Amino acid sequence: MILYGRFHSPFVRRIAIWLNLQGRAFQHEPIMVTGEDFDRLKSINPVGRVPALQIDNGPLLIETAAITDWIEDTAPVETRLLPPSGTDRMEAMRTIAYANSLAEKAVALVYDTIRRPEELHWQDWIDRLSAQCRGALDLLEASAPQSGFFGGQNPAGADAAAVASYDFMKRTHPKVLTEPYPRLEALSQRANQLQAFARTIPD
Ligand SMILES: N[C@@H](CCC(=O)N[C@@H](CS)C(=O)NCC(=O)O)C(=O)O
Repeated sequence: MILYGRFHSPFVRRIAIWLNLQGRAFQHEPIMVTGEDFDRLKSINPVGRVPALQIDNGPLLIETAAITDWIEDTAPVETRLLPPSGTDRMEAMRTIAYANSLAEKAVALVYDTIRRPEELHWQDWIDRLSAQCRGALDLLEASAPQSGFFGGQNPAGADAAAVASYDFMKRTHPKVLTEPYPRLEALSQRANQLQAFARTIPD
């Protein structure tokens, strides 16, 4: 299978970590969403977005939720990274939703501050996005484990999502992190010592 998109994207990185944690090999195609790569990206995914996952002898999957759903569904039960049902699954999905919200708003903040020409910056919207990022960070911090991982002794899907989103936020918008997030920071440090995470840290 081929994973399209750079690890700079918190969505792409989440997929890569997920596959690594499951010990599944994949080819990585670090295509950009802008510049000269955009036309090529559209020829792969007409929507022009990443992540996209080309399944061997199968279709191209787009959208992180659909991709992780397929990854889980096709993994042997013992390597799955989501609890099968019940409260544990609900909590894992809730954490992933917090992390996803953070990723969406942090990426939007990149477009509104870094990509958009300065004369078109709209401060009210930038403030709103920043507040939404902090809201998602607060939710993630409050639910993060004090030790170990969301998955317990071993990292799970929720850890892939939380660490990819938190690291992206820290790297792209350090000034928006006006408060410390000690649990998330410690979780990120623990996780990034593991090969499954470390191999996906963007340059
Ligand atoms: N809802 C999508 C969001 C993915 C996303 O925002 N990807 C960004 C890169 S981090 C992208 O493709 N941006 C280009 C665009 O949206 O036009 C998902 O969950 O996969």
